[in-house]
Amino acid sequence: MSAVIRHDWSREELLALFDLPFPELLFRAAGVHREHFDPTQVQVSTLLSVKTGGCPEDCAYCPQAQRYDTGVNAQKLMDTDAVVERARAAKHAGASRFCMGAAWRSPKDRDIPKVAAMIAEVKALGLETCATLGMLEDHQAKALKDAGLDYYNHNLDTAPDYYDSIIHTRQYQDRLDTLEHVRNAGLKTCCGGIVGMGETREHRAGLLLALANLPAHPDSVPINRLVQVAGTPLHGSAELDPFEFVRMIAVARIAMPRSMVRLSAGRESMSDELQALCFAAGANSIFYGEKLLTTGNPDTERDQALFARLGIRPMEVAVDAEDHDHPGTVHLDIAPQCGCAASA
Ligand code: SAM
Ligand code: DTB
Ligand code: SF4
Repeated sequence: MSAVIRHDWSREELLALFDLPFPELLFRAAGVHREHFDPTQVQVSTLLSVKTGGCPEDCAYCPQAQRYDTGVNAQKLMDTDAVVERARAAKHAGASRFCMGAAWRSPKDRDIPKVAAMIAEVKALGLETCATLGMLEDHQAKALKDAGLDYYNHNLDTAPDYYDSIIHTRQYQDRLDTLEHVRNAGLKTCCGGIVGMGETREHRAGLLLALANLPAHPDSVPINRLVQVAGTPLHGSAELDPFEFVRMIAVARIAMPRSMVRLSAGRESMSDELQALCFAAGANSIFYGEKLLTTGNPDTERDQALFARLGIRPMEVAVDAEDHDHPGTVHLDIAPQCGCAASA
């Protein structure tokens, strides 16, 4: 199958892919994957919540929404030094990208210089930088780009026709507008969604359709499996069939051949076998480190063992390092990559 980059998918075409016999879908997705990537390499990102909880939004999946009683303690924006320390540890542990998340509806203009300082210092360590701070205006996106930001994460989360079942405090169009501001600023986009929120296969195809028909395919496409947190409205949702999750990864790979498809939240409760199927279906990025934002992720030892068992290597990423003790082209073997003697 030739992997033409298309922006004119129809929902019927994507549904027809979902409906393929499982071995046929996997074979097609694996073929597309090989046309653009080395299937033995997986990109490794680490997440840090730099501003936790207390969010005014009502996203039905989210433990950080103030209105739900989830036990998350709200914390104000972290100091830059503390963030940099965590970024250094992530680099030692083998990550090539460091993603800073804030539980904001949107940042205030007065927050931007503080986040910009974090970005500049993390970048200077020789890491790729990513931020997810909520809705952004044009000038805010440009300021973050000027500070050295590489990627901005802003998810569509679900299909346009399921969105109203999940979020009421902002519209789908608001998300599309933020993505436009992010692209205009010359930032790379990280944009995906969540499955396992009670949506149908048609909705899952609708999410992938919205992503694949954006003016530019997102550079990274995180596919999150809902992490069910007590106190959120979606706690107690029916579990998604694991094979349906693999299908989601496979159709994302076929529809967006050059994007990094991230096997994102939800890995902690996935078996090694399910994760292996996701990699075979074209997933080529993960979050690495024992925590996502507020919920758990697999232990680093488990991920190291999984990569070793599968013969998968972390992807090497060239970054513009200004820190000469920590070279920019990272040698990733899920071991300290910085070449210095400090331990993880
Ligand atoms: N507040 C900002 C926003 O909403 O864009 C940035 C942080 S927000 C936590 C980033 C993304 O995390 C959400 O868009 C959602 O896709 C994902 N997320 C949040 N809670 C989740 C959960 N319980 N399970 C899976 N993904 C989740
Ligand atoms: C994304 O799509 N998934 C990440 C990242 N972007 C910011 C967040 C997952 C959050 C899972 C719930 C939590 O840990 O709070
Ligand atoms: Fe707030 Fe983001 Fe959570 Fe929605 S997903 S409640 S905007 S932190």
